[in-house]
Amino acid sequence: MIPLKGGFPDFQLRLLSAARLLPHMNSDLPPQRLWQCGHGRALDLSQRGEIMGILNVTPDSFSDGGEFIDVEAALDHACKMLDDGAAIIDVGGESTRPGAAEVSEEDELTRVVPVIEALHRQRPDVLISIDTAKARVAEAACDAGAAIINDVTGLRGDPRMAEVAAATRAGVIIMHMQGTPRTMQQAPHYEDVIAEVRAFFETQLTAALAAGIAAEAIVFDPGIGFGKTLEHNLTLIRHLDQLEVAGRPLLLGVSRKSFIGKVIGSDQLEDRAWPTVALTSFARELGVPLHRVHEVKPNVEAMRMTEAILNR
Ligand code: YH5
Repeated sequence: MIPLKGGFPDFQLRLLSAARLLPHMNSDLPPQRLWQCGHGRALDLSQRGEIMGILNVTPDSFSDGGEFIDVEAALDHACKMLDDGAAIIDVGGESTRPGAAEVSEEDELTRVVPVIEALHRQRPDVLISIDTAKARVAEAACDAGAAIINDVTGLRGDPRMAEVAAATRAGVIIMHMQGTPRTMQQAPHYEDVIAEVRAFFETQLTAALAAGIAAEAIVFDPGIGFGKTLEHNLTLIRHLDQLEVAGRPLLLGVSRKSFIGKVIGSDQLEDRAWPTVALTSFARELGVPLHRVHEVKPNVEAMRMTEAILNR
């Protein structure tokens, strides 16, 4: 056993670098709990997990009445989520809901950059992530203050994304998706959903390292609802403890997703908040430290409560 309690981050990082060279990646090393993000920032997940608050800056969320974004209103919502205990604000200008229309690079930039600039100016300590599949948007977002790239294509969409992630030294969320946002829910199929999601993480880790991204910058996400049936989503959540690859932390996004509506028998979004808390609590118990949610306060409190039990 390697004595890692109390935290020797440099030692842990060196261990992981050495483990990169091993054929069976650090299978007997303790879980890695430091997430390196851009602008020299790092998130310590060894003692507690963190909540990422969702800030959708699309005309149907924070519009000025037309197609432009009301930056002040978006900023107010971000500040409310921070007051409620969010550690990360995830800014997204493209709807990745199943079947949603694609947004042009120009439109996405016009939506997200002013909000990121304003948030970064007002709260420079806050970790901002950019939810985008476009390398140019990620690059501009990092220039404006974002420290994390949240790419729902898991670095497979834009050929320049890995290069941008390496150059900015941003934290990178590699999410699994079967198909594309437009087609993914048509007929999702897996022989073994756990094995296939794990294999995807391993393949993308290798690609990321080859592009010059540090292993310590990576977080994996099984992509709940992205090319998955209700059964696939439930199987992944049931076995979250089997999804760890290279000791990297997991992030989970279940908030308000339609599989919840299927389980509880309601298509009302407001009925999905408490089942979301049940899911984040369950996932925290299985070791997942990062959760992307709409309702920050109840999820922060549920996580602290679960951790009080786990850290006995
Ligand atoms: C995610 O899981 N999800 S966008 C449909 C809904 C509700 C919510 C009403 N970006 C994830 O949140 N990034 C999105 O039905 C994400 N992980 C990461 N890393 C989809 C979304 C949603 C879709």
